[in-house]
Amino acid sequence: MPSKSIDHAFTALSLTSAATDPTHAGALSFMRRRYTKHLEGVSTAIWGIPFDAATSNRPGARFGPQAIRRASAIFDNDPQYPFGHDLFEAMPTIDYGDCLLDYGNHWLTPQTIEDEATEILSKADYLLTLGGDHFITWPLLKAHVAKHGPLALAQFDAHQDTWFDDGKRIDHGSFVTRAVRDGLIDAERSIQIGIRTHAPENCGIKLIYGHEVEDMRASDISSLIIDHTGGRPAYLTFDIDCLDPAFAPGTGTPVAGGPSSAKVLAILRGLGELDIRGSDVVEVAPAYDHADITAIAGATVAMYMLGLRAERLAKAS
Ligand SMILES: [Mn+2]
Repeated sequence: MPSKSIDHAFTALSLTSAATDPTHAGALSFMRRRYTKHLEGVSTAIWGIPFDAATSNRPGARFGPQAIRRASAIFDNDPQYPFGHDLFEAMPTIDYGDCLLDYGNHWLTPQTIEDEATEILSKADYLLTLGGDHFITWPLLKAHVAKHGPLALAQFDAHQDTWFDDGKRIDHGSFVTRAVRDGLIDAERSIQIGIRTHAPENCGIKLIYGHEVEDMRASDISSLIIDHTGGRPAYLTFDIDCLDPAFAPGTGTPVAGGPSSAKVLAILRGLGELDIRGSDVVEVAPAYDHADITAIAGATVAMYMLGLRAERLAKAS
C-alpha cells in the first residue's frame, strides 16, 4: 500500500498539502484540514454555522456543515479537478470547527456570528463558511465589510432574498434587503444568478433569471459577473437551491427549473478574475437528500471556492 496515513483532521503536522486519508475512513473535517481554533499562520479558515431557525419552509440546514464535511471526503490527495494541483500546497488552511449558538436565544445569533467571524478574520485572510440557512450571510457580510469595506455581492440562488425587513427580523429571505440598506453591499455592482421566483423589489441588483442561465453559455455568464462587479472586492454566496432540485434535492426551499451542477461549476470555474474576499455555501439540508447528492454538490462548490482562491494566491506570488 502506498504511503497513506489517517485522521489528518487531528494528526496533520502541517497546514499545507493534501491529506492522504482513505476516502472511506478517517476523521471528517472539511477536506481533512486540521481542526484547530488557532489561527496563527493561517491563510484560509473553513467554518460551520449550524443554524436554521430563519427558514421559511423546511428546516434542517443546521446539519449542513456536518453533511458537507462528510461529503468532502471524496476529495483525496490527487490533484483536484479542474484545478489540476494540490489546492493546499501554498495555502495554509484549517477547519475552524463550528459556531456555538444558543437555540433558545435566537436574537443573540447575529451578534454571535459577527463577533466570531470578526475574530477569525482578524488573523486569517479568508473565511469560507458552511451554512446553515441564508440568514447567516448578513452577519458574515458585516464582519467582511469591517475588514474590506463595502463589497459587491455575487449570489447564486433561486431566490432574491429581498423580502421585507425591519432590521429586527431573523429571516433567511431578507438578508439582501438589510445588506443593501446598511450599505454593506454595493447594489449597483451586485448580481444574482439563477433566480426563479419573484420578490417585491430588486434593491437595484442585476438579475440573471433561471431561464437565462439555461439560454446562456457558462463562459458568458462568468464574464457578465466579472464585468458587472467592475473589479470591486466581492463576496460570493452560494445558496444550494440555485441548482435544480434534481441536482440538489436536500434543501429547504427547492425551486424547479434550475441549472445543473455541471453548468454552475463551469460558471464558477470562470470566475478567476473576480476579486473574492469571502464566501459561503448555505441551505444544504441533508434530511431531504438522497445518496449525498446535495452534500456532494455543496462540498464541490466549496472546493471550487478554495481552488479559485489558491489560483489567485499563486498568481499574486
Ligand atoms: Mn437564498
